[in-house]
Amino acid sequence: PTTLTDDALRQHIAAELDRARQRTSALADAVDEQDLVSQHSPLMSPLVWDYAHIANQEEIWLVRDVGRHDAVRSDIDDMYDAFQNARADRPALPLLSPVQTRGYVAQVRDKVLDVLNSARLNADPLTQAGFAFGMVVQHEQQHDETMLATHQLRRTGPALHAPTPAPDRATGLPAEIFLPAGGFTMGTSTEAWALDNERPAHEVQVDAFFLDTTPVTNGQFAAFLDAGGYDDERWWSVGGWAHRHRANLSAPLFWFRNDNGDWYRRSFGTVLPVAADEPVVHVCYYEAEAYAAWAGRRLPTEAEWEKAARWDPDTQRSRRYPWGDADPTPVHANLGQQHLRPALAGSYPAGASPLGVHQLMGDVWEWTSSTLSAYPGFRPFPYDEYTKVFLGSDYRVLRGGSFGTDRAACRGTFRNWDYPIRRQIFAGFRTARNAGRA
Ligand code: AVJ
Ligand code: FE
Repeated sequence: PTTLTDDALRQHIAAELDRARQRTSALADAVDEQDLVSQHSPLMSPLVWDYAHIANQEEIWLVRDVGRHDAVRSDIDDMYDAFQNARADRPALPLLSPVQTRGYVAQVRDKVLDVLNSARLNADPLTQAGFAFGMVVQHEQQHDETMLATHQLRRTGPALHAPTPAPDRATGLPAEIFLPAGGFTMGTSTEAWALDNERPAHEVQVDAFFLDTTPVTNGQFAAFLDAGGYDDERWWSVGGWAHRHRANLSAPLFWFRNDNGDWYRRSFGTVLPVAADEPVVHVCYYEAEAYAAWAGRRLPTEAEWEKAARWDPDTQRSRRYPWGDADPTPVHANLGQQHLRPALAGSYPAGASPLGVHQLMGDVWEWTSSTLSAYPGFRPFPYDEYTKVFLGSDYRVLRGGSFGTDRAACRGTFRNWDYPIRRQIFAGFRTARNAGRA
């Protein structure tokens, strides 16, 4: 968006705001009012909380901070402040009803479109290339993925529908790809809507390593399970083993066996056979780590993942995506909730990296071994609560986005994070190994 004219930038922002809202409305309208206000899991908010929180943040950032207009409703800020209310406590709040929420959401959006028409863009860092609007678009899309995870936790029948992915698929791929030693540019100083934690661009040295060509599949993960991997302490870290017992882990979340011993998984109110060639999803970091140890491998670091996704061996430069600088389309990756499951391993050859690593973007978020840290030169922007307050905790970084991640909230530099025990998110992984000295 940096190169757009002012008019084109406003149109782009309006389209992105609208695209996010279409998705939010669809997620909310798919269920009845009772379903919207009830809590489907203590890990999640009632859907109606996310819905109003999206509008409340939009109001704070765009109506009040950019537009300098009066508050639409300042009396509800505390209720929709994520830091003041743990998810488990949100159903007990005197939340806006679904009808009130829809009214509030629409009222805020009307004002935001006024602000968009009259605001000076590129006037200051907050409006540079429409940054605050881009941040709000990404915030809504991120909460839409959270709402999608809530949908997956519902036990009350199917509400969402989407076709099974059927993209182009490469066969006969090598199991792993060699990444040569050397520096690469990690992070960005030029991506207009990149969030604070992706900045600034900086040089990172990476030793030679091998990386799985595709995410680890259900079939591969089931081999670990069948080999007794969940009961063998050797494969687990100390924290992982303790958690495996505390939470009584024995298979990915949502998996169950039928009477014949075949694996099935609950998926958005339906039941699917566990497809051997599909990337595994709904595993926590500790399960990913244990699988990798069992396979004689390890999880990639965040820097290794980003080098694989962005480094172009021909030009030695970092690009925006594995396939180049162009925005994602449906031939590149399974993004944007076009499907409700990952695509088979080897899919989207048009989205592979120059060295042949497939499905880095979309399908499943990929656990890395890295904790969330600040890049050298990191500056919290525009508020400490997006990233800064999360630094130095036990979060692990996830990369690449899932089938439920919108393209606006996903790119080669994008960093997601969560606790290593979390598995209601659409997370899988791929493994790596050291290449040693040539
Ligand atoms: C960066 C995805 C971990 O969903 O908790 C949403 C994004 N920040 N509202 C989250 C976010 C504030 C955040 N993650
Ligand atoms: Fe939020």
